[in-house]
Amino acid sequence: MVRSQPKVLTIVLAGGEGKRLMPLTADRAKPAVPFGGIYRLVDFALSNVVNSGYAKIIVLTQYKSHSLDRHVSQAWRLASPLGHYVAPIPAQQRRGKSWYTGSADAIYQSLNAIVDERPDIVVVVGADHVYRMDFSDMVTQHVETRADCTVAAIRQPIGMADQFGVMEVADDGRRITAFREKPTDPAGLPDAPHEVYASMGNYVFTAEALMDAVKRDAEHESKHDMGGDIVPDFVSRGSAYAYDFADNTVPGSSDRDRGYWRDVGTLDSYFDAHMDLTSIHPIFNLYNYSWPINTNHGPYPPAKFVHADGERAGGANNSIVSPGVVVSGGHVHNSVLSPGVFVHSYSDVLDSVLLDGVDVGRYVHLNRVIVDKGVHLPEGIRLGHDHDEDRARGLHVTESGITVVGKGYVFDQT
Ligand code: ADQ
Repeated sequence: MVRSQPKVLTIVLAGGEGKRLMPLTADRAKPAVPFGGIYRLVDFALSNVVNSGYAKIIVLTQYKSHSLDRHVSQAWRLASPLGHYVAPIPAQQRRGKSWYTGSADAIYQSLNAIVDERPDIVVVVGADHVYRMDFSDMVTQHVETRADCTVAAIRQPIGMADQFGVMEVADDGRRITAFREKPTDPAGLPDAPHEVYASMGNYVFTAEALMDAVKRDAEHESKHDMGGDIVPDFVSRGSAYAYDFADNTVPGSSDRDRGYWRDVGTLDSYFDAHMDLTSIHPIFNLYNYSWPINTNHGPYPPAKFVHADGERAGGANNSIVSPGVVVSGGHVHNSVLSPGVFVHSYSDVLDSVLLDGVDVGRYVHLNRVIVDKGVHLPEGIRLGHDHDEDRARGLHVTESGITVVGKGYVFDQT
């Protein structure tokens, strides 16, 4: 029986590889990928959970989790006399010799953390998306409908159905009657044939029901996947409900950013979401202090813009400039600069995303480029102007023409 103020434990699934974000995920998990200058993707899910009032959180990590573990431990130290915590739990091979085979197996292998906490409700969220969401509203609906499983749902174009769990609901608009993971032959919605009702990969479960479901799932051959196996199991039992994200509002949101939910799972979508942030009125408002996005970016000094006598003025416009950045006689336009980036004289940075510590030498010209952490761009390099030249250097160029320089790339200066 769930009390009126249920005891909630949150599990953040943060073990994803993010293959389509390569080379940015070559040595970090997708939830650890930097976003918006100072954040990591996992900060959005964690901020939503904490702002929703839930402060007992475990973060299940697995794939190349070093930088993720470090970030979560540094940015999310919630320890308090009230027993609040954000605890990263790396895969521990508690239940045999294998790593997590899927997201449901990650929960199964961490059952002891649920048993220890004895929650009424378990909120399970992904760590791959940029959005704001008040999970307490979803928990309230879960309790009211007496569901065992509630799935956050959002309308998406039918052409993207093969990237999502897609559900059909009963006439009440809530009880899920069918759920298929990544269908290739989806049916459109009755009132919108070009849309489907997609799972956001965020769930609320009655704790006992979740534990029973992952134990059942562990006993037979399956992909051990939340979307592919666990949710369909609840649907077949008639105890799964949809929560419409369109009904969710957070303090400080506006008509403009309500309903914003962005998967930055490909390099092109990652780039586009950054370009949105640099626009004069971005859809996703980082400046909503009523629902802050927490992070940690180290002890950097303030950003600085300088130029020496005789040089062009150094400056940035329509750009996001993080602490520790120095723009010395270079020009930055429509770009996102992470902490510690240095832009030297006579260089132009246009429509680009530079991650931590990138060093842009003199006379460098960048146009629609993503540069990973710590890369040095030597004097005179031009990137994003001639894609054949970029490919000849061994750099990745995306379908929409974004040049990507991976971590550790060293330019041949001969
Ligand atoms: P996908 O995103 O394709 O679909 P998945 O790759 O399992 O599913 O990732 C979901 C979350 O779990 C991510 O945050 C990821 O980092 C994490 N994760 C993946 N494997 C993990 C593991 N072994 N251990 C710990 N964490 C792991 C899911 C749902 C769909 C839904 C989309 C929404 O399955 O139904 O529509 O999310 O984007």
